[in-house]
Amino acid sequence: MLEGYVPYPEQDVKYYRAKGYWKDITIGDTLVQAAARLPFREALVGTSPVLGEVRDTYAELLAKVDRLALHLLRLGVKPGERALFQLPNIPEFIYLYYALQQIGAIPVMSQAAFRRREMDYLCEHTEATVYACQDHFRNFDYTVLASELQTNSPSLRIVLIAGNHVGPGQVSMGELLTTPVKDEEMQRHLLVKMRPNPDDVAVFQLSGGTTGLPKVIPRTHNAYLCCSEAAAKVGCFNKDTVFLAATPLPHNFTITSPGIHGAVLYGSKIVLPVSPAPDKIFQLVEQEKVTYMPGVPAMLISWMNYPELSRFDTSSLQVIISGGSKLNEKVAGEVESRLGVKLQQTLGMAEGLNTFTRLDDPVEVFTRTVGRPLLQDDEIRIVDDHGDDVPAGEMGELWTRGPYTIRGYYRAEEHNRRAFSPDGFYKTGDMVSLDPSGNLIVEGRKKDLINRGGEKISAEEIENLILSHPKIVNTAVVSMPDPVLGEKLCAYVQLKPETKLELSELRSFLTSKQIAPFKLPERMEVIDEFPLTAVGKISKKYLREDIAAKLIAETNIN
Ligand code: J2J
Repeated sequence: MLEGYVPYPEQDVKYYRAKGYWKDITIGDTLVQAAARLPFREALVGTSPVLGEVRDTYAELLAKVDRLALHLLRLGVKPGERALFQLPNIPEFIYLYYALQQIGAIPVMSQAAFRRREMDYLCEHTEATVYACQDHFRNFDYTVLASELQTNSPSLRIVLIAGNHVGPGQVSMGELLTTPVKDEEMQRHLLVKMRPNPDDVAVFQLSGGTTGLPKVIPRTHNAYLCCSEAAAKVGCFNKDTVFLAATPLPHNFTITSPGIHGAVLYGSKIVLPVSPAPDKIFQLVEQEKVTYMPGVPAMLISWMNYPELSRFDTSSLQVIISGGSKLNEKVAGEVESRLGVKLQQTLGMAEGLNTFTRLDDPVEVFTRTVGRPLLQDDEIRIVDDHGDDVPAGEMGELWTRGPYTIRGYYRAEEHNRRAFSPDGFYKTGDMVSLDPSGNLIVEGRKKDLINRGGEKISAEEIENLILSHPKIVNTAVVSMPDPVLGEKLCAYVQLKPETKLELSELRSFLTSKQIAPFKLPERMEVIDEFPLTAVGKISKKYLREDIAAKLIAETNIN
């Protein structure tokens, strides 16, 4: 067992197996099984920076995955080792994800938007031996970041580059994928021996993190597939499903709700878009006859308002599933008429629990609520500040425990004592209420983070960085409402006497700290004195109300 992993209690393990939630198959097994059942079925369509347009059948996909897995072994990657990902939605992501599964190594689902600060931390915390990125993406040169990580991280031995700009000491993924391993066919059989234990950690997901940098979430094969399988059932996946991965691949939403895992379980076709821009999405929907796709509310809004939608034949599209942040009820009500699809909503979290609306729910359920847990044995509690259940229908914090929700973050003993109850419930930090229909409504949030279009930003992380600015005495970072992204980040700052500061200066300062660009404040408010709560803490509630009121006033003036 991986040191730093918090296992499920013995009796729960027995119960989850007996109930059939845990099937003792690995994520790698699901691909092997799909390739055996449906070798000629189209599996993966996408654009690779080196291979160009990719269209793999399940047999071809598995062959590439196996080849890559054998190369990784040749390069010295061992079971249980960690591989940091900074790959966008390109076929190489899928190849590497499943190749690591074949040999029992653990992908770490970091985002392409992360920069040096986040990656240094993740490298150190997970002791990653492998780092994989695309050479360039969205005007950022990852090969430079890769070299810096290589120099600074003692654990890092192998850098894999998807793209043509491969530096010294780095390995081209394109070359690995196109160069057969010696005696490849025979060697592939050896991979069977490398099959991990289904109770092993398969993937490290990352939490949005309410306290500083992201927490690492260990998902085992059994628990992770349990979620994917249940989600695929509730999403009514079948052999004809065509899944378009419109959200970023490393997100838990895209992997498991029902996501890539769900598609592979059913032998469905996976389509990878180069971007979530409406023209790219609808072109692929038409061309590949997409039936099911995820989107965060900000994406749904951009798709619904795309003026050229009628240029495309989107009649194949049956379901769009919305998750990641709150979907406005009015927007939800228009999805069906504007896009001609069924709306499904999910409240999910990389720590585990997924609620889903069901496809046969009445309109008021799938527009107003995020549905109910996937499984009967997803236990949920809605509690007050003392951890006592609130009366029926009232708002409280959502706590959860179940067959696919973790029992602790990786190597985070102290934080775990706060984030989990002694009896193993994960305290989600989400404020919810239970609708009389038995479905959950997300009312707000207790945790101190900003949810920017589904990307989570820890207020504390940004505040600590802002506090290191020489002109700043104190700061509080809060969310401000935004019609598309839901929330954006606003920094309130108190300056040293007789100093001045512009937002652009603050942003450059934070950029120099090498953080992901989506975490930069989009507004700064200078304040003389911070409003305090009764217990003397900065009142973020007051600040949120203040900025919301200012925004309304400004809109009225303009
Ligand atoms: C309001 N808040 C939501 C929703 C998530 C499926 C879908 C999303 C995620 C995800 C995921 C929300 N309405 N519909 O992992 O499997 C906020 C909550 C939650 C946090 C988790 C999945 N859906 N949220 O977003 O780990 O605050 O997972 O606790 O990134 O996002 O964020 P994350």
